[in-house]
Amino acid sequence: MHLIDPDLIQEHNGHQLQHVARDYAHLGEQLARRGIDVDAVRQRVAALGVALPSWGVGTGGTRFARFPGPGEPRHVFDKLQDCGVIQQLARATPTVSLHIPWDQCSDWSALRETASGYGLGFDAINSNTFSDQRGQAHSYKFGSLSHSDAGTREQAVAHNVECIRIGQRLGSRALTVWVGDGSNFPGQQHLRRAFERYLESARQIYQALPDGWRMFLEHKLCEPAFYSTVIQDWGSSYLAASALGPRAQCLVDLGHHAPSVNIEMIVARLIGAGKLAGFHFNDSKYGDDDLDAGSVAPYRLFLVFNELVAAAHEGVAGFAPAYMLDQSHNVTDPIESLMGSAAQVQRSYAQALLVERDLLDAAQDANDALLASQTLKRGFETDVTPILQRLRLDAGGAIDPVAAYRASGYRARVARERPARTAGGSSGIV
Ligand code: RM4
Ligand code: MN
Ligand code: MN
Repeated sequence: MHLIDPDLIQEHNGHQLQHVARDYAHLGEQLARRGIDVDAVRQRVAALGVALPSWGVGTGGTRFARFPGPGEPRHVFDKLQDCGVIQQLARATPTVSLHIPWDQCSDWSALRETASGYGLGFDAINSNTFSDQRGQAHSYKFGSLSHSDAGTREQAVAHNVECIRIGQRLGSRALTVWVGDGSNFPGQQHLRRAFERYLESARQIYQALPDGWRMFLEHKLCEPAFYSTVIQDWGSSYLAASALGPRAQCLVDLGHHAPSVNIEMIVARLIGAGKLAGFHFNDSKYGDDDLDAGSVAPYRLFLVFNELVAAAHEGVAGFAPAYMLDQSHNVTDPIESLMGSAAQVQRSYAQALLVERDLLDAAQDANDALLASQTLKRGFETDVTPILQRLRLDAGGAIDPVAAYRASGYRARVARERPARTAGGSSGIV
């Protein structure tokens, strides 16, 4: 089912076909000089899929306010439709990651069918025990899986099990658990006991995992708890995942670290330990800013992909990370931002694929720091745009997705169908 008229895409592409062909051929020539086959790189990038966050297609907000945009999705079906547009134009996002109970639905099979009509499947399903839902018996104000009260913990466990059941109906294969549990004051919480309680609850969720499922533990430095967070860093996440068992792994959200933390090194450690679940890609300057991937620090994203490509190149056993976006949009059209982020993820991957691994290994072994860093950077400094354009073109997408999207008038069209949301209030997005 086409959400954007294919003729419009074709017409839009028609203007640029020749340029893309020439640019691609030229890049192919340059890469051949380095012994790299441009078509092989393109095929590998084409095989990379990154999941869209269902919560990302609405306008987010800051802690202070939310400024809705026109045509915001009213419900999960609208969200899927917007995701379908992103996939149709940018061809990099074949799956969606749902967030329960933000995504409500009375007929999950119908949702699955609608998704497949847009060419979409479902990636990891996310639970939410960081905000209270209407009518729930116990409040998460002081935590969920690690709460001091057993009834609250039970409720949080039951919610996660329910998410697994929903995910099963959608074809998901993983549950992502991020909790806002922690404390705001020194002394508020017994730090060790809170972690023990978390583990005890997480164990019950782990036991409910169906065959073939994984449990992704997502750490976060702070927020909404500002003094201590129960799963604060990759160390706590790793301890928890190890205690739970082989199907529990650590998810790295790029925005969940202190500003100067070396994220690629964390990635390398987790790969080495067989505990890398996957990613929530986004970018940030100060904290969990949820900015578009690569918008602030594209080199950092490249360095993360360098670790991933190296692991695949070296055949690390069991290496199968899940790639997802997790971002929030305050000043852009979410569809445009998500298409941009997906392309940025592809770009970083392509650049990392260009790193000449043998030369890098040799320079590292010889302790030639300068040559090693130059070899690594050569990948990053290569403009791989023609590869990305070609693979979108080959897959029936748009050479320039944002331009095609703007020309399609999709946002204005849905703005007529979807009533405007009222501004104000805080976002609830953290
Ligand atoms: C959190 C975390 C989770 C996401 C929520 C919306 O900070 O990143 O992954 O589900 O935000
Ligand atoms: Mn996240
Ligand atoms: Mn976050």
